Amino acid sequence: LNNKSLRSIRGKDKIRREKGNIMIKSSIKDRIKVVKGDITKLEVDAIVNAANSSLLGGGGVDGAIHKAGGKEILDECIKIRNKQGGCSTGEAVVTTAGKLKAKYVIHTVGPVWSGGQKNEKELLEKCYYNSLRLAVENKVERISFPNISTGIYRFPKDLATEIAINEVSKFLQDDTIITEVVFVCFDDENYRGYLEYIGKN
Ligand code: AR6
Repeated sequence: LNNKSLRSIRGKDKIRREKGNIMIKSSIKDRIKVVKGDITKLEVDAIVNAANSSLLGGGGVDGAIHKAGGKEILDECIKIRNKQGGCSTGEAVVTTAGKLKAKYVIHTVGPVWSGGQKNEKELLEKCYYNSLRLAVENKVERISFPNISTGIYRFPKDLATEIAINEVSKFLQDDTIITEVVFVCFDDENYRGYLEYIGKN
């Protein structure tokens, strides 16, 4: 994607955001899956990691991905960190997936929830948007997301679900090579919430 087409995608995105929530069309729903389980086990082209801005690993899903994927992932994270000083909240970077079945890990940094007045919603939207943009740039067709920010970063689960599904749906409305987006829920509350939200919209 060149800068001009990226700007035009962002432009369209803004218009859609102003209109608020969308009804999810069945052609989009067909490309979205919700499963319960461990994201490190998924066979897709790319799995997304809920990282922190140091890119050096941590607990939760980040810890699980680095543990299962091995040292190669951390080595590439360190290279990125040395080059650009980590990853800001809402942004995303891509590395190998090491020993995992996926080809890539896309590391994105979700916002820490601190009451909702610190742009947390917009930053979480950016995590999904930037991860998908990076996926397309790397010719990824099948991608899976964890429930970014809903663990250690304490983002309210119902709001995070709405943001994740709406942002992914908006992205899939445009012409894209992405054929499948899998939301991998680890806990029952997220899993039930995702199924309910998709069922209602
Ligand atoms: N597969 C799928 N989802 C998982 C897994 C797994 N193996 N393990 C946990 N989850 P969290 P955050 C879910 O805390 O809130 C790290 O230390 C979990 O149930 O992993 O974005 C980073 O280094 C929750 O719903 O990420 C950062 O410092 C979701 O993944 C910080 O945590 C996200 O929970 C990021 O916090």
